[in-house]
Amino acid sequence: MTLDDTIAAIATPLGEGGLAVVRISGPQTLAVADKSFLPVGKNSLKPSAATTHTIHYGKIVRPKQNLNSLAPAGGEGRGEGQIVDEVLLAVMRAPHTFTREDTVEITCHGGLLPAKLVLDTLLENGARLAEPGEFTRRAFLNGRLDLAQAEAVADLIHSRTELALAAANEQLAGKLSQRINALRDEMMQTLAHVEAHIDFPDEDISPDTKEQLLKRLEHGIAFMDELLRTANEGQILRRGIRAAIVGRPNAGKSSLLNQLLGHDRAIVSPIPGTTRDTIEETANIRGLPVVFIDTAGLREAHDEIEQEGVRRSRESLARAEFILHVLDASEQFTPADEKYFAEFAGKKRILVVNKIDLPRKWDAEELERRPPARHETSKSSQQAAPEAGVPIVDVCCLSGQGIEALKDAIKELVWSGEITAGMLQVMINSRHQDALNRARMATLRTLEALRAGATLELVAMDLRIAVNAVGEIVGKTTTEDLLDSIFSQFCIGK
Ligand SMILES: Nc1nc2c(ncn2[C@@H]2O[C@H](COP(=O)(O)OP(=O)(O)O)[C@@H](O)[C@H]2O)c(=O)[nH]1
Ligand SMILES: [Mg+2]
Repeated sequence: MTLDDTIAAIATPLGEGGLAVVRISGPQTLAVADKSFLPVGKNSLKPSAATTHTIHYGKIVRPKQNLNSLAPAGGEGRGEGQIVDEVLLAVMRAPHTFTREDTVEITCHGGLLPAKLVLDTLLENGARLAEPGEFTRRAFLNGRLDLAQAEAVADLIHSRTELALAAANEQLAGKLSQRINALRDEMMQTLAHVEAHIDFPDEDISPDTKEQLLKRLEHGIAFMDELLRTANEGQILRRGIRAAIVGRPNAGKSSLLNQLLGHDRAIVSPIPGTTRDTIEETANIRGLPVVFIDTAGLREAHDEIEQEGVRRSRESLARAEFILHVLDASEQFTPADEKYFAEFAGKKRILVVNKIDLPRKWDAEELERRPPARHETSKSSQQAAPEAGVPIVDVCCLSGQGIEALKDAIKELVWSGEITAGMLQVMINSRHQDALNRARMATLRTLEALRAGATLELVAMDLRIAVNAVGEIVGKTTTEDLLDSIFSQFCIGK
């Protein structure tokens, strides 16, 4: 990884579209663009002659020597080579660019081939194909973004609801970084204080000063705890939360999935066992991305295809964070229902009572009165009624009645309390969580050592570990491995 070379990549998704964008960044950007671009019209300039943040119309022309197989015999046009595409070229000079390097963005015709040929031309003229996330990595290395902000770029691209997008935008704006930097500064001050006393061993830390240092460390831990509490919600916004829809055949699982998605995705039919494969789709539930999984039955397997369906259902089920258990109000409970009750007692779940448009065979009280079920894996039967505290929502999947209430219940189940604008400002991810946990442990050790009157070297050592861990979040302390693992999750061209 070096910043000396010039990188290029297609920045738009591969596939057919109206337009595609190819970008170049690095010290040779303007030279590479000069070789590849033929300005057309009196307002267009060669990239190296253009002022920053201007757009130029022209053609991408591929060098002649690469055209041996393509050029018609004797017909060399104006002698420049093959015209690849008609484009708009934007020149953005360092340092006011995303990467803080000279950058050129070429907007060409959409479709795989025009963008690929434009890219090939740039590569033939001295650029190197960018690695995934390399533009953003350069933005980080050149100080345009810190690491938490760089991660927010990926979050932004991947966000599936407006709420997730809002959180990513706050992080990109540096809201999390500001707090992390403030925390780190405070810890550095404490560290400097401790180290000063190591250098002058004759001077003991006065009781007053020690008290102050302890207070600061405690304050730091309280602050880390506050951030750590956002990890769960942060995870939900970034990765979504998985919910498996279970219930006996014909209860209305596929109908429920379609209602929650707002469009027909799964095949609904009165023939039990219609859904043979697991279907996964993301829906926006009160701003939260929820991945719903319509399980093909969990037990009934008459042939090989159904066996495979059951295996996949089991697999998705194991990864689900909560369960929607669908019951048919128009039919008595069957042994199959009982098995589901037993299997999911103790799991985070909602009981969805479907088909309330039909005459009811049982009411909600019956659910609450049910005898304690035995969880399949638990040794003794549980004392409390299994359905106590489990939300029960009545719905009709034909008309959509009750679906909004179900969405509220889902939001309640996975996200405690209101979603406030303030919360969105700091939504840590799992990497931040890991770093904060390490910082917290080290700070606790520092606190104990200081309280117990341990040698100041020992105190300083743990505090330094804590400072470094906090620094990892914004990238003040990093390793190549850490950067590789973060930026490899980006797409090429970002
Ligand atoms: N009357 C009534 N029928 C429903 C309702 N929900 C689903 N059904 C019907 O029940 C049958 C089974 O539905 P489906 O969603 O395929 O169930 P699955 O096997 O659990 O996926 C279909 O004929 C649906 O039209 C409902 O709320 N009311
Ligand atoms: Mg189905």
